[in-house]
Amino acid sequence: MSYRLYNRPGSGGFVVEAALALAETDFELDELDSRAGTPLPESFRDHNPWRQVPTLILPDGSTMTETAAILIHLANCHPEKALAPPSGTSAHAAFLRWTVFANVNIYEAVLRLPYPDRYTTDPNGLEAVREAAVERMGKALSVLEDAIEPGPYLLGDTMSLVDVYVAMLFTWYRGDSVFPKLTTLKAAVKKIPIVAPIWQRHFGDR
Ligand SMILES: N[C@@H](CCC(=O)N[C@@H](CS)C(=O)NCC(=O)O)C(=O)O
Repeated sequence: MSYRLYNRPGSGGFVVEAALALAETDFELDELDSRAGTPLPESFRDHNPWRQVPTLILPDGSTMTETAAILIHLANCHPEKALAPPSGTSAHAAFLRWTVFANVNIYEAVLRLPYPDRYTTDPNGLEAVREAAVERMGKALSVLEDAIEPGPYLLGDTMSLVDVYVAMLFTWYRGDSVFPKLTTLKAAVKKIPIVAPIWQRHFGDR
């Protein structure tokens, strides 16, 4: 059995799909007929009780969710593809650090834009939740911008899955702050030959 990835176009499963493609492993894609920014069908709870994508079924039939965990697992399963630095090194520690940082601070803030009602009980406070989310994302992105030192990637001169992840999250940023290093990183990710068509399918020219 191969991997099976549940996602919907334009959603966070992009980075898992890109990781599976970079790992050059077999996988099936199950693209749900559901619009980005809307809750997934109730029936999806059978696959993921938290009703979110990406949801990845591993070759042994077990289920994995949470993008950071999935990326770390895939990098561990395919060490020959160098999707992350070798385990136990400081570079791997940085990979873990920024992957989890992006997950808990940026991906979490992204969710407040389509689903502000989950973050306040005040029906008049929805716009304020969205505004705070954009501001929070900007602050987290500026931490990543400063961490790209010397760059061009988060871990220096070698690209890893965390760059693909951050490029996706950065493309969802709607604020005014300018991040030149993240812009360069995103342009580089979009050009990876294996990633380019997947990016195009999910995000077009964004
Ligand atoms: N913590 C989850 C977040 C996943 C997530 O927010 N997925 C969005 C799509 S990009 C989703 O399924 N939204 C539907 C919902 O939350 O109801 C992860 O890291 O994978």
